[in-house]
Amino acid sequence: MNADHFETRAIHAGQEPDSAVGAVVVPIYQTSTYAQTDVGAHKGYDYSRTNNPTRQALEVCLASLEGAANGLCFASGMGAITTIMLLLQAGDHVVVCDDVYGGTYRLFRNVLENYQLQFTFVDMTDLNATARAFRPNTRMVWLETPTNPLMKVIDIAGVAKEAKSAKGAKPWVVVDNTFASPYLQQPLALGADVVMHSTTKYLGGHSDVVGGGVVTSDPELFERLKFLQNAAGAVPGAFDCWLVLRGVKTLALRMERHSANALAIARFLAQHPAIARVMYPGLESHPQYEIAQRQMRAPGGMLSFIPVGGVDSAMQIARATRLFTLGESLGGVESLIEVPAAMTHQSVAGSPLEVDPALVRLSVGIENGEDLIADLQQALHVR
Ligand code: P1T
Repeated sequence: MNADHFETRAIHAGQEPDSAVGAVVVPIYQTSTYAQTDVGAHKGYDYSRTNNPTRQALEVCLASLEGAANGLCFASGMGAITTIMLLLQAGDHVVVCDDVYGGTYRLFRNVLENYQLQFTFVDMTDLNATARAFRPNTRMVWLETPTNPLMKVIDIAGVAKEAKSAKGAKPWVVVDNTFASPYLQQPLALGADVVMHSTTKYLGGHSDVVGGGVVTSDPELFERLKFLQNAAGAVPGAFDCWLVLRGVKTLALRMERHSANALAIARFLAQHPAIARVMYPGLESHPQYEIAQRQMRAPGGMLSFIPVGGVDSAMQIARATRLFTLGESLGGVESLIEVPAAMTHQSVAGSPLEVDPALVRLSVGIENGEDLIADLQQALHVR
């Protein structure tokens, strides 16, 4: 199946017609357990925490889309992250990019540091600074790109090269590919060891499911992660997997439209007198524009901006949009607006990762682009 193009794999990988009745769409195997023909004799499924046919279809599809050998699905993006972190042992050190989803920061700082894991946050757009952060006990490099919510673009191949040339044990490079989706960016091909997703976002694509995914082509890492998936048990239900599978079929079409709409909005905001700064990898003014052009198929549907009027204007704009719904999350067909410092990134308040309270984040949907710009235009004029 991997020989086919992305759009074809999104619809067919792991999704052959059902052998029992010929169902074209993967059925929802809503079962916790499976009849055994003899003690310990079964058809590869004994208990749905360990394996489930609907989940497996999604795992195969996700792996295919990321160009990976294997995939695993989880009950949420955070469930996926937690399971990846269980690869580590007390005393291990992790180098993390200095702009991540607030929940990721909260897990690392407020939970996993209690288990003697060490975290260093570094600006990974600076490869020298990244290399300097490595210690003899560094076992993992964790990065998002584009980052949430500052839209920094990190050179995945550059970071992977630094990790591979680290002295001693080579740290695993893990990329949270949620903002880009596998359609726009393929971290394994750039040297990453593990890719994770909040499938809640672009993969699901319709704001109707919470889920997570992990892929890798390293057989040893896969075996350990598969063991941990079952041992820790943060698995998704069959219906949730089915929803993500349905979403994935249109991922390529959606990402093209998300990107086209976001680019038009970024250009509109960049020339608007009420806007001080726009952060979008598709603008030539973006500090890592060249890397984004090289590393991503298109710049994606996420963008952030800071209004001239500061935090008061940010709040006014977030309250005034009509098509952009005020809410957390991202990656759905409908446009969302939020103020990260007060919403998704509250947990970084008071830390070096603190987000400007005037920053506004948009998840640009696939509505008509002109309608979205008109909505922002009217919101920017509300006083
Ligand atoms: O929400 P969940 O499915 O558990 O995924 C967590 C997560 C992981 N990684 C990134 C880059 C994310 O953006 C998220 C979730 N983010 C939001 C809910 C948000 O609004 O930013």
